[in-house]
Amino acid sequence: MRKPVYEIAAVHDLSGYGRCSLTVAIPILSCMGMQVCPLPTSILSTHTGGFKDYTFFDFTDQMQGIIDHWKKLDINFDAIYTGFLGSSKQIDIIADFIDRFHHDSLLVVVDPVMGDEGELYDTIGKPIVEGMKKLVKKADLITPNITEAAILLGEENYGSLTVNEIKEILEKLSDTGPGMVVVTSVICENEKHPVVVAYNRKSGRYWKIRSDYFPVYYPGTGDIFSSIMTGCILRGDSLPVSAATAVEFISAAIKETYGHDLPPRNGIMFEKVLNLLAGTKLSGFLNISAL
Ligand code: PXL
Repeated sequence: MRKPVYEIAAVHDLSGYGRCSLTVAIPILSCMGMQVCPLPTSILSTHTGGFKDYTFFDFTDQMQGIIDHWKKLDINFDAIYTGFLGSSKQIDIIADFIDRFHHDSLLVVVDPVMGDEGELYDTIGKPIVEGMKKLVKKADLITPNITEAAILLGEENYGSLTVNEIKEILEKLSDTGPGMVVVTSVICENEKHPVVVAYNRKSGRYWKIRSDYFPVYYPGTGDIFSSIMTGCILRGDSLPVSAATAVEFISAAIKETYGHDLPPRNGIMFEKVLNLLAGTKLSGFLNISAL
């Protein structure tokens, strides 16, 4: 029987300030009616994009114990959703976690968080990059931005791309394992602003999703995107509907944020529009059992 609430193991960092990773995945997926079970990879005072002197606590040594306890409890996750990792050692731990909790309908989403705008994030070195190339093989869905797509394929940063070049990149990424690939921040010839592109290997179809453009960079937006993708795919939405939902939501959240004079490193004020993700399915009912 289908569960009343899907259970998602979310393998990301916990950054205290600056909206990203677990502090966006938990509210977003909860709002979509799903239970998020965090497996922290690291604990930071802030994210690493634009804050100086942040603290970083590598959580690797705790992860196996948490997974073993979950296994002992016989928890049956509906999805395992991974993002920012704290060390390359975590790759083997997570790969083994996916194998041990595998079942036919398990959805594995890997957001290969490594960098953006042509640069690696502060804490990401070659061992994590090489490990991430292994981890994506185990995924059903990956959600890199275009910088991460180039890193995964061992290519230089991409500039403006033709539709055929984009299709080739999506297919190459899918050839590494995942049947569904969604790439964000793609510069496509003949498009005024960056687009999101998606590929579903099973149907052989490709999709392009345009979005509103704002000339500012907000860290954590990719984590919001991937969290919504995870929730939508898990509940049975199509790949293009999932990507379009994520794009629309982010656009609404940026509109809320853009007019305020706040540092972009604080991220987008998605809290103001979370209601867009919540289904209102309340209706009155009566308990007539005892009548
Ligand atoms: O949003 C990606 C991300 C996640 N986690 C941490 C980060 C970043 C990007 O800067 O620093 C800790």
